[in-house]
Amino acid sequence: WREPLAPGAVVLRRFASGRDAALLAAVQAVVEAAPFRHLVTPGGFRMQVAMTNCGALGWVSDRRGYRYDAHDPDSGRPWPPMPAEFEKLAADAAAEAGFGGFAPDACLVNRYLPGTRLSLHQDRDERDHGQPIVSVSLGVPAMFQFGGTRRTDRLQRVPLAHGDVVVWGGPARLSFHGVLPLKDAQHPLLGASRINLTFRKAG
Ligand code: MD3
Ligand code: FE
Repeated sequence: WREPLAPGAVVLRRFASGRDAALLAAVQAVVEAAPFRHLVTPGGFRMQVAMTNCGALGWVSDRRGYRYDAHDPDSGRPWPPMPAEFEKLAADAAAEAGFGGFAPDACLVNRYLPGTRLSLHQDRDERDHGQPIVSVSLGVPAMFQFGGTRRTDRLQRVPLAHGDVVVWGGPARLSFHGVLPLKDAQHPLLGASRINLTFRKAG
């Protein structure tokens, strides 16, 4: 169930499976306080993935740029707090991958519907790139792709299913990555959708 992907990157297959119901209940509470929305890129494009956040900081994008902000721009309120079960799962997974003491202050919640894709990008808006990122996949499986630290590096494809957790640290932390268009499939807990949680130490 431990699958190394590249130096610094490991998939923990089904690591979150036994905690799925609790995680999804917590997602529901987050979404009630801070609904999913489609952010706009600095270039003016509406993102296909619908997003929200919880934790002290949330990732946002608008015409001015990408950044982390303590407030939800739609409501003006602080982002909902990070649920305890989120924090625990992220810390447990990071420790399993060799990153003890991971304490995320931001969780980006992404929602994919059939056809939704996420184009190739790097995650570089966090202050300390020495801290890993932990991602948790729930619902319909997706084909994830990642390469090296240059956009033109060759890409590997990895299927990510319900309960899979990936930890990205060390030399993999700044690799380019994206998600291919979601297939039209059904998951017993999430219907036609996929939810991905990414935990970061942003500040
Ligand atoms: C590799 N999310 O939120 S998760 C993102 O499935 C993001 O929603 C995708 O890319 C998703 O930024 C992919 C896997 C992932 C997350 C963060 C990474 C891979 C990563 C950061 C650095 C390198
Ligand atoms: Fe990313």
